[in-house]
Amino acid sequence: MPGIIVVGSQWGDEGKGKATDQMGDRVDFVVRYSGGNNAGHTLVVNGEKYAMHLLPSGILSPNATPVIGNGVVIDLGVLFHEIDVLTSRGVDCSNLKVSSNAHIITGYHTTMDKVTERFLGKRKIGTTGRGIGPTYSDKINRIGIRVQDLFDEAILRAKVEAALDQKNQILVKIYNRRGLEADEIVEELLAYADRLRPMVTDTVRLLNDGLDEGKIVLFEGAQAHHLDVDHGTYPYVTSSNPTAGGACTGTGVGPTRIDRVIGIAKAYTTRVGEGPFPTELEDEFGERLRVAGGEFGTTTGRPRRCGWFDPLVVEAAAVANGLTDVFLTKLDILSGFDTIPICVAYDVDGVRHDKLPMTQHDFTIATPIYEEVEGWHEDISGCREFSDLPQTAQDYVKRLDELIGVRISGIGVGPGREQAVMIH
Ligand code: 2SA
Ligand code: GDP
Ligand code: MG
Repeated sequence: MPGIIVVGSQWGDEGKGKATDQMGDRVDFVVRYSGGNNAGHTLVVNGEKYAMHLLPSGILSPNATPVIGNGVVIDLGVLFHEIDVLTSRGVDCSNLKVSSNAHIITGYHTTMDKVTERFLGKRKIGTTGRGIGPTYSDKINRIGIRVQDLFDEAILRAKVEAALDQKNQILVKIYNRRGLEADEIVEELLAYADRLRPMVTDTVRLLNDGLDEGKIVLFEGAQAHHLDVDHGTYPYVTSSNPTAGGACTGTGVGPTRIDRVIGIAKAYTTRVGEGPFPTELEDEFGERLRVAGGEFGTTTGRPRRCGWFDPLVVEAAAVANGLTDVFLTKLDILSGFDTIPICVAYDVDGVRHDKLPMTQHDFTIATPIYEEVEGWHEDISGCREFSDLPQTAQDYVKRLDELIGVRISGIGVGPGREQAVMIH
């Protein structure tokens, strides 16, 4: 019966991969429902580090079936590279299931992504350059290539030619670039078809049948609430719905089957790419968080922007995702600060806002109003019970709990699978 969604409640990189992996041995399916290989989920298992981009983190749990749902966009070169690397490290990837309706990222999508960003200059979004936006835009424009198209060469060719008619006009006339050849793209895609075929499954039926049989399905979010194309800081967002609703459309599992939505929140805030970020620290504290937290993009290696915890950001995510509980990660990184500021409201043009303002303009000019709490200096990475944490760390967590308005049910105290404190 239970469907559990793991969703990012800030701007991504909260530790969704680790949280998913931690639940891996208690679930039957782990399914990715949105995004593509723009995601970077880092896991540390028995001291070994793994970086997942397209594969669900559940691939490391032998009893969970990993699934790529229809809402995901797939770069096949990346998919097979990831499978090959994991296989060479002894991870069994043979049980991977892929939706026939998932869309394919082609060479022209990555080219369009990079060229568009370059063209935008100062107005760029700061994308990962993985072709995500152009692939989703083709999907919505009804000219996308789907997994199932790879198994009918005539359809594939017709679709690639139609898409390129449009792309080449833009590339040649607007960006003054060389047009792309349909033949090359078709051949490249067809070369993957045989290897892909056995993985392709009616994932909608697979997951719903599983739920009927009492199996547990974990929906692994990528990116986060504030990067959602509908709910995020538009236009500085990704082009999909990483929010909990996206788990339903991105897999074909109805909302009545979801029992729990766990919001993952970092004990401070980070963001990579452009866009507003009220509690950002452009000083030595920001640098300290970046270095201590290893805040560099898992996919692109870009330094992540860092700032203090912003409960207004997480509270907004709690509301729109129907969070049942929050898992607070990286509390260990905050050890060593004498005091820790927590943003309790914004000042927007002299007006106090206790909740996220409605408009992007107000959010962009919002300045945080902080309260300061006492920090702690102990290394907490070995704590396993809430009562093991220093009193000031316990107070910090309780204060965040109050401000977010959702119960914090677990705390991350290190990157390892076992480094967590569960609160009962
Ligand atoms: P895109 O490539 O079109 O999805 O970019 C649009 C915006 O979404 C942001 N985005 C991300 N933000 C945080 N983490 C992401 N994954 C990687 C990671 C990022 C990396 O785990 O570190 O390695 O740089 C991710 N993916 C997309 C992106 O920065 C844009 O703001
Ligand atoms: P995701 O995209 O949400 O899965 O997050 P990323 O993997 O991009 O970034 C989170 C980083 O923090 C990874 O390097 C994790 O190994 C690491 N991490 C996750 N939880 C914790 C934690 O509680 N403490 C520490 N120190 N690191 C953590
Ligand atoms: Mg990440």
